[in-house]
Amino acid sequence: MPRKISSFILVSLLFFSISSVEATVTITDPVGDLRFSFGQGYQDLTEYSIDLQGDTYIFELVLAEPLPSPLPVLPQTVPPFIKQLRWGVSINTDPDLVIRGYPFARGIAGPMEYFAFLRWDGESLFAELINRLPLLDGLPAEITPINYEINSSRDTIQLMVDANLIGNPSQFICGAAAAGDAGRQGSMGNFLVDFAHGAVVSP
Ligand SMILES: [Ca+2]
Ligand SMILES: [Ca+2]
Repeated sequence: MPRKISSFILVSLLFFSISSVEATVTITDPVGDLRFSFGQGYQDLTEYSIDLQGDTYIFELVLAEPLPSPLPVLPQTVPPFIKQLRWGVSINTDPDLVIRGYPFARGIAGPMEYFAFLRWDGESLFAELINRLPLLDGLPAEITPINYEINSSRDTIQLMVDANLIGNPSQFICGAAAAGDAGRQGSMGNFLVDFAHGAVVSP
């Protein structure tokens, strides 16, 4: 009897480990489709993908050119106004819900409940998850540091997001973008330099 129980547990573990890594979605995006002439190759998305490994979503962004090393001095001299660079994904877990505010300027609405960004503010490079749901109650958006990785050739960014942080959705719509900001995040002056079309993710 103990042997049978062990076999059952083993089969169950195998089943669950297989079913938990099935959500891989890849979206390609053209090279050279930047929306602003001042955009750089490292702001040109060529592909992004979403993969669920265990309880962690891995959002991977592939760029047409490597991230410079060191990263650009900001504000950039050409154009003279970019004070922050961002690469990341939007996550829309509730199609019926539209939220106003951060990281958009006050009063500006968007359908996404979460954003995951890699940000370069001219001094530090860091990644964060923005939970916009508290805005519905008049509270500030909740910002949580997340892990990120940049590959050795510096043309691929990975953002790691615990599924719990986005409410373990059964389905969501994801989009990817590279942007520059003329002011602080949450103010006007957001330049969406490139974006890739959305993907439906059903983990
Ligand atoms: Ca592109
Ligand atoms: Ca929504």
